Amino acid sequence: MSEDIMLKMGRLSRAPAPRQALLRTVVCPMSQEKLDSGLLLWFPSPNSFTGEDCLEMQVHGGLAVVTAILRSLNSFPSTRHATAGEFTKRAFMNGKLDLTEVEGLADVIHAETEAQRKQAFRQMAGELNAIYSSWREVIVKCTASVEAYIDFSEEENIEDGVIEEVKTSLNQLCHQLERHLVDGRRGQRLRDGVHIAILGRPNVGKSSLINYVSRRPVAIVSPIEGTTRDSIESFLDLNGYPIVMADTAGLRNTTDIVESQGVQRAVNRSKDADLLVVMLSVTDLESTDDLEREISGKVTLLIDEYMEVRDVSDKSIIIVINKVDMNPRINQQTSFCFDTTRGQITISSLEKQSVPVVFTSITQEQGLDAFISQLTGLVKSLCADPSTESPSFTQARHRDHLSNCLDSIGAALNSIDTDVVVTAECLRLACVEIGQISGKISTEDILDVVFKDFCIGK
Ligand SMILES: Nc1nc2c(ncn2[C@@H]2O[C@H](COP(=O)(O)OP(=O)(O)OP(=O)(O)O)[C@@H](O)[C@H]2O)c(=O)[nH]1
Ligand SMILES: [Mg+2]
Repeated sequence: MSEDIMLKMGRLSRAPAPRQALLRTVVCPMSQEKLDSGLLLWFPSPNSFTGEDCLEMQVHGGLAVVTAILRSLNSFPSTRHATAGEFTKRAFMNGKLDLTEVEGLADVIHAETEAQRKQAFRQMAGELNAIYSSWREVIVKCTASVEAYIDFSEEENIEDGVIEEVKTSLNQLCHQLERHLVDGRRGQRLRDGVHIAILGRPNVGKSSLINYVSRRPVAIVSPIEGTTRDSIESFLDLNGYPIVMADTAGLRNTTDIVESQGVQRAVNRSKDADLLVVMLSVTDLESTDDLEREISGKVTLLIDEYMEVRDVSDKSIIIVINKVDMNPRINQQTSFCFDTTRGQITISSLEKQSVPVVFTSITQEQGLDAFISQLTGLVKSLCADPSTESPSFTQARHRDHLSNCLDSIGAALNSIDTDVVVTAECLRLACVEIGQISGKISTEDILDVVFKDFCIGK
């Protein structure tokens, strides 16, 4: 069909050389009226994005030109507008892309930061697919061995040690899957943004901080305690890494209904965050003799008062002591780290962490470079490094299939010494799960989820 369109609208007697730009006058096939002058690119099957015959017309983008060309295209009986993502869906159906590459392509289109673009590009280029395909092959091989063992073991013409080999392969695969699952949260964070919550008592400068980092006044700043009531989000590019920073209501006990809802929202937001910026003001520090102990005590108290230990157990924390301009003695301080292994911060779940402390004056623009550099370090450590690390999964969909696959392999290993028929069934399930990630095994539901974010024309 596209060849016919090309010949008629480009007034050609035969198809031009594939994949070479050809300057032609584009005409209406009915009236022969000249519509525009533009480039025709002919991609005969299978060497096109979709794998089907494809014609690309590069014409002037004005509304009248495009409308005239679309009207002419409509005069061919079997043409219609593509639906959103239809080109990519056809590419997938024709085996040009697997689902992880499709998702990578969507992420490349939507990438907002440099690190996101790198990660998406690697996924689009098939790196994740390569890993899952190799794992799937291991499962398929093990399934075949187990089935052969079931069919032939009684005749004893099967090699010794088959089951031992299967066990070794499956144990290795479990180990790889477990590691990949642990790392995977980092890939997801890079795709979706690291969630950061700023929390602290009223008036310490939380809104001032989000405004500084965002470089625009996203939140109202005022000397009145309890100015911020709602959580206010700002999506930002922090040195190439995506962050979603939330300013929150100051934590205090209050009888004001609206403010207490704000406090509850601040707590919820903090529970959901990957990273907490705990902010204090020097005006809240009573003595400067044992500053470290006082800061540690205040932070511990604040978190203990509003959250459970388990709420902070998986979070990174950075402490900001603001308004140092109001106490010249503290002003001399430079940043340091609490080593929680030495019990300087007594939140038991932070045992293995080092918590950086930075001193700032937002109004005087002091210490803010140190804050940004500490924050960037933590954000980077929470994300996958798309330049060096092996690719992480990027979607909850991947995680679900991977953990189901891991469960099935675990069940296969548990049954292998007692009932190999069960083992074979578990391995078949594991294979289905991992096959669903790449779309080797797909359902309309999965396809709908994957293609829903595409735009028309891709
Ligand atoms: N001296 C001094 N004042 C500051 C500094 N940072 C912020 N402020 C002032 O402190 C007051 C409170 O700042 P906000 O940013 O609104 O504080 P907040 O923590 O968001 O307060 P709530 O929304 O009430 O919880 C404002 O008047 C700011 O101008 C600083 O580094 N030094
Ligand atoms: Mg505020």
